[in-house]
Amino acid sequence: MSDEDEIILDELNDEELTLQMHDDLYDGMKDEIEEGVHILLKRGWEPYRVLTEALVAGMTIVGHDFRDGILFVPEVLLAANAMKGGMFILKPLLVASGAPRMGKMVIGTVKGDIHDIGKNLVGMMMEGAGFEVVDLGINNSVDEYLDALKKEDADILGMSALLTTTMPYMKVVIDTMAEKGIRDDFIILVGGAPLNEEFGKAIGADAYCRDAAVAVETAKDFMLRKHNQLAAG
Ligand code: B1M
Repeated sequence: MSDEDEIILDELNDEELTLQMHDDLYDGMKDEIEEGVHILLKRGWEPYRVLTEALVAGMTIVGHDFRDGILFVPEVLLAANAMKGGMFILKPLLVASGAPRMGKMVIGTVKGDIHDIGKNLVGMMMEGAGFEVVDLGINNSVDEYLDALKKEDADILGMSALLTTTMPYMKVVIDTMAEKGIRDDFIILVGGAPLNEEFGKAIGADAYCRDAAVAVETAKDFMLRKHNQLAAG
């Protein structure tokens, strides 16, 4: 492309810019994604709107083409890297809501699984809603989850899985907690693209969360019930 053809992001209207950001995410263009995020924020967009309409919607397109064999792992890694660049700018804005402390959550992606974008998003949104979040990262074994729950004196365990081959590991974690007699000491929330409500119930989780916003609402709801139970008891 010649200099004359170069797209000036700031000259695009909101709709054009959002579509351009979907393209830039698809092409793994981190600098452009970061610039686009700054422009939308400067135009008065709420951070959550930038996240969902510009970044998550763009990643959904990447996901479809990955599924259909049009994109491959290296391209998707670049897209993920660009997405993380945008999320890094949004994180302090999503977190700085000054919400009162709601409870503590340990969250991590399960063993064998390295997908972390959705899990990171959930962590950010939970922090924004006033939860303290301890992020264990990816590829977590039962012991890693259990050690962290104990060490952190957490209220909630959040597990993420993006692969049909790794999601059964969530049951291994919950069964181990049941064997050790600590299952009911924690609220267990699970999420990730291949899961559904039925799966959440079948493995004995307290709830399946479709997305980060649902995770926040569900966590708040369970914490309220926990406080009410404590007050009643
Ligand atoms: Co992967 N991958 N990937 N991948 N990847 C998927 C998941 C896949 C669906 C793509 C496809 O074929 N359409 C497919 C899984 C198929 C299946 O199992 N049914 C797949 C595959 C096959 C693979 C590999 C096996 C590919 C290979 O090597 N041949 C490999 C596996 C590696 C491993 O983990 N062992 C692999 C690798 C990768 C990359 C490394 C290239 C990269 C990950 C980079 C990273 O995360 N740092 C990657 C990506 C980016 C994807 C897609 C394209 C996008 C995932 C994503 O970030 N979505 C994905 C396609 C898709 O999901 N449609 C795909 C955006 C994110 C915001 O959404 O993660 O769903 P999501 O999170 C949401 C909700 O699910 C929920 O809230 C989030 C925010 O709203 N949520 C929770 C998630 N976790 C939660 C936890 C909670 C609550 C809610 O706890 C309380």
